[in-house]
Amino acid sequence: MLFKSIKSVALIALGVVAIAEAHFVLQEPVSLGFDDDAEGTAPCGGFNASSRLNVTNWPTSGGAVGVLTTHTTVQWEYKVARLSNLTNWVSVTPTLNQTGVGNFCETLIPGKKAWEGESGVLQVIQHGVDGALYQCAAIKFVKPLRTAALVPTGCTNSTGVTAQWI
Ligand SMILES: [Cu+2]
Repeated sequence: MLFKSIKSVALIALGVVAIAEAHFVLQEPVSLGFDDDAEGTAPCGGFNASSRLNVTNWPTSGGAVGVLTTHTTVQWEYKVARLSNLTNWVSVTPTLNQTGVGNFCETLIPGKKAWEGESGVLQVIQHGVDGALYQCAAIKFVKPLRTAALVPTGCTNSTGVTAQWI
């Protein structure tokens, strides 16, 4: 029992070290990639915005965006672009004020109704102490869901994480 708790404390400490250098990491949907040093590079944190290795279907009614964040006070922007025009990034939500570190999940980030059926890219921008940081995911805009959206198991909120739309 004692051994077990020491082990979990060690694992938690390791996890904190790992995320302490990570600004933020997009966990849901599958990101185009994460590079700590290039995360400040628009539009996709140093990764090719037109990469289509892992495409997530994105209901225009909204999908779940989960991140691991290490900055205590930030603002989030959620934008989308068509694959055919990756210079035109359109906001799909107001700006979000968020505090607290760890896992942060927004369950209903909308797609663009007018782009249903098209290939696109989701862009998540964090504004904080390190300036603007970028992560993207390859998506396809699909029809709205008729039922409640499923929240992926990787999309959770850590204790103490709060957020408010501006
Ligand atoms: Cu940072």
